[in-house]
Amino acid sequence: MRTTLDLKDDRLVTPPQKLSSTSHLTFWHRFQFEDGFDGGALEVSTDGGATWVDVVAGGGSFVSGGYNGSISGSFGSPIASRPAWTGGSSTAATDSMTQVIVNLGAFAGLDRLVRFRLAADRLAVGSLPGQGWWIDDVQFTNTLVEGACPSCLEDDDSRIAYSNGWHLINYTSASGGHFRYHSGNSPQHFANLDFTVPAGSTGSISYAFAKSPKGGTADIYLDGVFKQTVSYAGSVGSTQAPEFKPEYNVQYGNLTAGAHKLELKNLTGVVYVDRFCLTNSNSNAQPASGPGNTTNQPGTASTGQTSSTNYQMPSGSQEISVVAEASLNVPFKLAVINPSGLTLQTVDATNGTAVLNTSVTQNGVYVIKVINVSLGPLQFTTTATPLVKR
Ligand SMILES: [Ca+2]
Ligand SMILES: [Ca+2]
Repeated sequence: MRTTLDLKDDRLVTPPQKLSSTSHLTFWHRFQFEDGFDGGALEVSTDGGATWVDVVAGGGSFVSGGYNGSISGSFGSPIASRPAWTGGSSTAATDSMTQVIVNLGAFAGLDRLVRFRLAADRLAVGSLPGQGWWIDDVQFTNTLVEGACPSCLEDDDSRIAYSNGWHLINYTSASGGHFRYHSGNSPQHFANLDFTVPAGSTGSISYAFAKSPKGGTADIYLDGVFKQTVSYAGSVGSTQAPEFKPEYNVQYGNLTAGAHKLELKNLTGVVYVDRFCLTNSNSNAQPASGPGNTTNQPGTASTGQTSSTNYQMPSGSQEISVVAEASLNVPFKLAVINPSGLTLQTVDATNGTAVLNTSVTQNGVYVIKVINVSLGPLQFTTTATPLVKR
């Protein structure tokens, strides 16, 4: 790019890049600019070119070959008062180039643009033109492999391993039109995904979820190592109509070739799974059991009354999870009776929700009872999902 004696603001923009948290930009350059008045800077856009930020101001850092000066604020340069490459040797046109290495990890994400911005200030008495800016061999490293699109596993994918207690809800805001949720504090319950990064690749996995007012927490483990606690607590929606947002998503990258496992453990309150997405990785997992069909129905019980519904236990059921959630935070009880008339469990509601998980040893018709022990009518939704052999 050539400099001029007059005002100039030239940009050389890279193609969109899929940057990872360890991506670097390297290039070679030489330059001669009017020292302190004209210069070059590196800028990044994370919104498709609508807005740009200086690479350092935006969180990037030079590993080597960083800016060597700054531009005067006095002569109207488009990059006035900013750090930049400026000055340089009068023999720049024939000098050897120097390498610049920039850590772009702060800009990790898809469709990142980087531009070389050459700015010359306006003509003034004594201005010198400089010679220009030579840039060569521009490379981005550790990008998410070009052309690799994530393959997503919806919450009902049979490759995801679920414990008992995961219910499927159809909901238009969810990816694929549905999500799963788990209710209640269950240190033994989980959702896992086993996946593999092929030789020669660096993989990543993301997990998308939802939030609602009864949202709790889950601990995320990757390859047996605790990564973070995700909170599902939100301020809007309800357990079965939660809020979905693009940022309700966690991602782990830089996964080396081989087998990996993502785990949701130590579940409390309501926990959501919308989907998992794999980049440069795949899953052939075949869990031996998983959630069967979810039944979901509203019910009412007046003061002191019991509402009973029959439930045909699907064949192959190993466990069953039943959730009764009332529209108000009032006391009630939930019980499940087996086909022999034996009460398997009775639980009290807390915070308007009663959760009952029990093993299944008998086929046939079970009875789900909601017992209203509050001082007013009770409106509730009963949700039941078995864990079945696959
Ligand atoms: Ca100038
Ligand atoms: Ca989904």
